[in-house]
Amino acid sequence: MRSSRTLSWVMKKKAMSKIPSSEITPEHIYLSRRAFMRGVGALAAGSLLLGACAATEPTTDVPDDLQVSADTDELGDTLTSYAAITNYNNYYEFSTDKEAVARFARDFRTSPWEVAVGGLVRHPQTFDVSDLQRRFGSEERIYRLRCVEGWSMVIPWVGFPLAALLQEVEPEASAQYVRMETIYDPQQMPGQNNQWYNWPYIEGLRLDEAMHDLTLLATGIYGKALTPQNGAPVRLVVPWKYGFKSIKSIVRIDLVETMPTSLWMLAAPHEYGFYANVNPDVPHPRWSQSTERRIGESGRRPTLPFNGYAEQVAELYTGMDLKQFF
Ligand SMILES: Nc1nc2c(c(=O)[nH]1)N[C@H]1C(S)=C(S)[C@@H](COP(=O)(O)O)O[C@H]1N2
Ligand SMILES: [Mo]
Repeated sequence: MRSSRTLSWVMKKKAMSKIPSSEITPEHIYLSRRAFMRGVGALAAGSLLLGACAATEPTTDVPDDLQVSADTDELGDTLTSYAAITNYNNYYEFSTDKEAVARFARDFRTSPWEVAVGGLVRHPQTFDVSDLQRRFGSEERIYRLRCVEGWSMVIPWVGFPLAALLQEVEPEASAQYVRMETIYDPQQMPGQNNQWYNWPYIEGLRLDEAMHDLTLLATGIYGKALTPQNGAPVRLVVPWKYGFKSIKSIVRIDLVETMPTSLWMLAAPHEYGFYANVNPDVPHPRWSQSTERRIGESGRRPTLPFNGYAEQVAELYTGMDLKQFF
């Protein structure tokens, strides 16, 4: 179920001109062959196998070794700048101020780091994060990220399908859902002292959603290691769901029988349901979801069903009332 591998590497100079040099300098843009999903048409990403990972040194400066295969996603939407992706973040463990998260997260320790995978599996295992790339490979995926608040970005992630890791531990027949947990460390994460929320951050997926090839465990952005503010060292990315499903800084993954209760379901069940599929026809109780503000652009643009991934994922929800299961 993996995407096709890169067949050739071609330096594409003319692609550089579309991204302002003020945002990405110097521009190392590599073009790889477009990957195609198993028979369902073009996927966002050129599938890019990256070599040695960049150093994990956290920085809010624009690094000089950004690598990306293309300057747009498969819809032709321009990539969001590295500067915006790393300085406008939702990460309540550090701050509720999106522009302050990078500063609060700067010294967060992301190494050593282990991810324990267990529950209803045949082979429970604890993975050292530094081992993940060797075990499961690494590819680029350019995905749109749509926050439930009504803004969006286009982000070139580096990672591997969650399915690869799940296949390794072999879910038992009784496993129906995947439950994921962020690190709990209030000493490093001042927001975890906020009693309003039930820490640690928990998220979940139905097993078939978790096994879908679009569902990614990300360890990098723009060919570099993830920054702390983006969920280093490893975070989930589920591009057809609102951003809050894409849980950061994961330390536990459990296969379970019943639907996990997420931090957001506990905080406001009528506003943030378990499914959280991007749906322009289901308004949030306090605002419309029919349009969004793309960071770096002016004005608003229409929000697409399943964030533009309906062709790949709508079949997961056949027979479900998507207004009821929000
Ligand atoms: N642990 C944790 N994960 C989280 C969040 C959070 O507050 N804590 N915020 C979510 C929300 S609301 C969004 S929109 C995305 C933002 O990811 P980004 O900062 O990499 O763009 O992370 C999600 N994952
Ligand atoms: Mo979000």
